[in-house]
Amino acid sequence: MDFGLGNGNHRALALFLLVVSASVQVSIGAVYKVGDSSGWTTIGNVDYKQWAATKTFQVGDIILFVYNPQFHNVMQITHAEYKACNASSPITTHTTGNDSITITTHGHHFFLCGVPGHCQSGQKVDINVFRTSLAPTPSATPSSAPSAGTTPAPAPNDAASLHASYRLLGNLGTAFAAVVAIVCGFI
Ligand SMILES: [Cu+2]
Repeated sequence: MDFGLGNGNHRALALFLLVVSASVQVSIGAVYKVGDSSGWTTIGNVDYKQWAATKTFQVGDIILFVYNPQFHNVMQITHAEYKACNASSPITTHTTGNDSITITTHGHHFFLCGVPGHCQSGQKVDINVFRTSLAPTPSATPSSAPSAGTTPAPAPNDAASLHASYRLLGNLGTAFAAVVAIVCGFI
């Protein structure tokens, strides 16, 4: 079948769609490695609060805890337990050393290391998933009310809306991939 374009154009189009589709795919369900290259540790006094503050978590994102399971673990706990570093009755416990936790709800998700002393020395993290809509929201004022007991929202909605838009585009990612397959098939 001939689209009325030269082969060169076909290839350029295919390449373009491939790149677009690939970049869109990446932004669906982002994976966040806690502590980035440091991982989940007590070494180096990683500031997990600061780490989390630089991220815009969304429902569907994956939180990845990477650590040596001989020395650490991951427990999801309540806000009160988070504040008190109380690891006596965790909601869930993860011990593989490579734990990926998919965020399925909005709001706060509190985690700590249950090894004695580790939470006290800072091995705890609060993953706060903001309630964002797919519709672009004006970013004039940080007016979205934080839920009770939370610190104020760090940044207004610019990043969040951008992220949301990507997500919307993400739904088109599969269509792009299909088009790429079709176009490539005809070259
Ligand atoms: Cu630990």
